Amino acid sequence: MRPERYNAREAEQKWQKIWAERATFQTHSDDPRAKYYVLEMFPYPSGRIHMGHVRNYAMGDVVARYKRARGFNVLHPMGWDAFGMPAENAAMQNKSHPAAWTYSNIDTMRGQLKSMGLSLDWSREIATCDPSYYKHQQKLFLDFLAAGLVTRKKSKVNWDPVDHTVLANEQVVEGRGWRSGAIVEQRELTQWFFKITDYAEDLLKALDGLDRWPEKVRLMQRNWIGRSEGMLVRFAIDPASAPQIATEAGAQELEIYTTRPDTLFGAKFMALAPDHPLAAAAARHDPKLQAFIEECKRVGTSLAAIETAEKKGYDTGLRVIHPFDPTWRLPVYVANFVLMDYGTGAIFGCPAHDQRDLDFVNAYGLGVTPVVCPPGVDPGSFVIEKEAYDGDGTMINSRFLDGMTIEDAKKEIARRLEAQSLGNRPQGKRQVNFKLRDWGISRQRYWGCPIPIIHCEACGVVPVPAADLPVVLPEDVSFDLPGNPLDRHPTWKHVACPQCGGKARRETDTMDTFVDSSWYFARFTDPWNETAPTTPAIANHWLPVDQYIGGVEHAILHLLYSRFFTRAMRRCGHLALDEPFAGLFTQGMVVHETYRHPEGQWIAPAEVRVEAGTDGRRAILIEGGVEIEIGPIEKMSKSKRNIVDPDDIIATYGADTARWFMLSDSPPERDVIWTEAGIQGATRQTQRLWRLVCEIERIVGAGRPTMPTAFSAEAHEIRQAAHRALAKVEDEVEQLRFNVCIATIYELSNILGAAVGAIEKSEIADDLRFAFAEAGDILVHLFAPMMPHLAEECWSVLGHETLVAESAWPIADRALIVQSQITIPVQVNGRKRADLTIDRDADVKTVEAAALALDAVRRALDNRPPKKVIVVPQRIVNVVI
Ligand code: ANZ
Ligand code: ZN
Repeated sequence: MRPERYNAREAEQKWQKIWAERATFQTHSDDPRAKYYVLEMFPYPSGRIHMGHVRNYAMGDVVARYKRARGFNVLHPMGWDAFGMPAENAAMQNKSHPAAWTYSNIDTMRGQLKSMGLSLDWSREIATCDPSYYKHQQKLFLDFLAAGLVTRKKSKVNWDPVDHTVLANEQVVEGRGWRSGAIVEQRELTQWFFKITDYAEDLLKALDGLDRWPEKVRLMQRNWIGRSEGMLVRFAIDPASAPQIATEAGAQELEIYTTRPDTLFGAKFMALAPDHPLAAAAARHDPKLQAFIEECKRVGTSLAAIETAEKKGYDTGLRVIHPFDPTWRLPVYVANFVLMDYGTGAIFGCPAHDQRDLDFVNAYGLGVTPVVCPPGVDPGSFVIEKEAYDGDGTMINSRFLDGMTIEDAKKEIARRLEAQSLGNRPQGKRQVNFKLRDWGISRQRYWGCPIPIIHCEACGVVPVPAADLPVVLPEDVSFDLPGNPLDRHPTWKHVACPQCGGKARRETDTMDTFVDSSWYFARFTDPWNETAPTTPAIANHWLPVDQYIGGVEHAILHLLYSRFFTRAMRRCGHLALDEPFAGLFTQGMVVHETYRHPEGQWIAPAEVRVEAGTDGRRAILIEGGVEIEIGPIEKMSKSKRNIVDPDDIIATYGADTARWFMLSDSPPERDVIWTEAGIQGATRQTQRLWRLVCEIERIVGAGRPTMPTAFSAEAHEIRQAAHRALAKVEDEVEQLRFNVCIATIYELSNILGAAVGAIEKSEIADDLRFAFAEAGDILVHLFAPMMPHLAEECWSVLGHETLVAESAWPIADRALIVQSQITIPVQVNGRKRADLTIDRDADVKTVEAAALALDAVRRALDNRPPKKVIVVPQRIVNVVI
């Protein structure tokens, strides 16, 4: 007797062991089958996997297992994005070494992933913190440097004076360091940059070809790259306005960038970034301006800081002359909303058609003149008060532009400014600008990939010779002081110059961890190559990744950096393609109810019992029995404690059930709400499928029937249902609509369950046995990608000696499933001559005509009319001659 209940814990361990022993998921690059590369974003080894990982990896695994069954040579690797701050923070808190902390987390998480039964090729595992990985990254840095894709320049950074470190903009919270709470300073540091801006135009254009990427991600990248077409315009400074400043700064003119030169006659003021050189010159004569500038810098110059801050300015006293009217003077302000590193760091403000400018003039009383009138509005009565107008329209109040469209006005202004000169040069020039900035990769951190550079007093910047790679992180470091331990290390940085042999010191900055994740997908193609980052022929065979799956939080940086890296690696001969990810899917989050104690603290779901009361649901604290508040459903997070632990779930319900629930409950791009009721429902489904397969096995019995020539109606219906589900799942899984696949599987299992229940006789005809056997196989194949352990168990129950993971996907008979059609035999004088496939509800006349038109029948008739035609609708046709 088979056990009534399926024991997930036993079965899962058993099958995982068998897959590992048989190396079922190891992939070889020289396999002649067509390749398919499926990849999920690799995890940061923070300590334990969370339910978001379970969802992400369950999805990737469905694709991998499905494609494998379809005959592809599937590459499905896993690794660890293992450098980064948390390891250093842990080191500071627990006096442990970042490497020890990281590798022990990797061990834990590898075990957890293995318990999920993922079809991964573990032989390709990589950790970015391992010298065998970052050695090649250092080589890539050197190659990029030689190719002119790396520069070193001064740049402004957020400096935390307590932690002695640079902070990313995201780590500055209300002007303070996120860890130390210290007021962040702006510092100029010399840093290393990757020249991603060299590829700005190409990275933008190529987005059009990424048709298997979500449109929202492409849009986010487009906005981030931020291409705009505009003009550089130079305004003469009125020398009379502030003679001292003008002379001292050596400036006779102010250059601005604008995308709206058509609005020049609506200009009311000029504005400089607080760190514009002219602002600094003016501030030397005006302590109040100096104070204003410092205040602006404190708030921060990040985009977010600027957008939220109130628009503020300070009049420098300088005046400029309007390019089309020598008598028109415009005041020059320093303003907190102008950025130094965009355009020229200076603007002209046109309040009528730009909201920021409008807010600004309303605060400083500078007036508003509309110059674009919306269609159908009377120009005489068109006024602007609180809301700027940035729509289409006709030029007004603009002298020679009046009556033109915006586009024509832009052209006319460009033509005139290019023809007109200021100081022997055209006063204006057309210019394309990008928001995208070069990628600063220097981090004053220990736990990152060392930048392979040596600074020599005599030779300057000297690359570490390739033969000396890797530059390995020293192990004996201490974290008891703030700042970069590499810098403090007594010996590590002191080296001889590779060029002159003189005294030199190593670069002590390490690379941004985004560098590590910008090429790992290429390394997976041949992680065994010890001499080069990739083996180009192999990388070109596997890449691009056919299906990449991960969180939308990486829509910009990680995905853009990887696209840049692929281009740069191509330039240096490491591979031969531009786009690393042909298909991208961004999955939704795992969310859960929150629970809060009346005293305010958050309570974990495991400590709560939720009851269905008469007036809705109530949450009770298990220990103590107090009723607590049920809060909103939110992303699982440590701070809200609304977390369920994958280990607990897998121990209680099994990996298959957890995977099934994750995939079943909502479309994969949406958030999934984790509920106790949901996982229990999935458990019942698991058991139902198990019992159904056991029943099917009892019906089929030993010895599989061969395919009969004819099927009874019951058998036909079973076959149809199975093939219909098969075809449907094929179509849906290609679209990653896993929830629809699961609904389809339920539907099939319901039909099969009913068919099993309808069987009464102990003698079962062969055609029905065949139909059940076939449908049982199909059913198991259909859920195998989602519940692989249960599928193996069922597969062996059905009498197979193979593994379902190693078996070919069944072939859907799509002709069989066209329900509106039916195939009936056609006899001539009682002997079958042909099959006729025809609409199920065709009338007798139509069936007769179609039968007589069949080749076999016409040959038999040989131009004579039949004596009689007998049609039994939906059964048979007999032609008597
Ligand atoms: C005058 C004007 C009139 C503008 C108008 C807009 C509307 P995008 O499209 O993002 O490139 N700008 C230029 N440099 C700036 C800087 N460093 N900091 C802040 N703002 C700056 O935006 C270009 C527009 O943003 C430019 O066009 C300029 O304002 C402003 F009705 O010039 B405009
Ligand atoms: Zn030297």
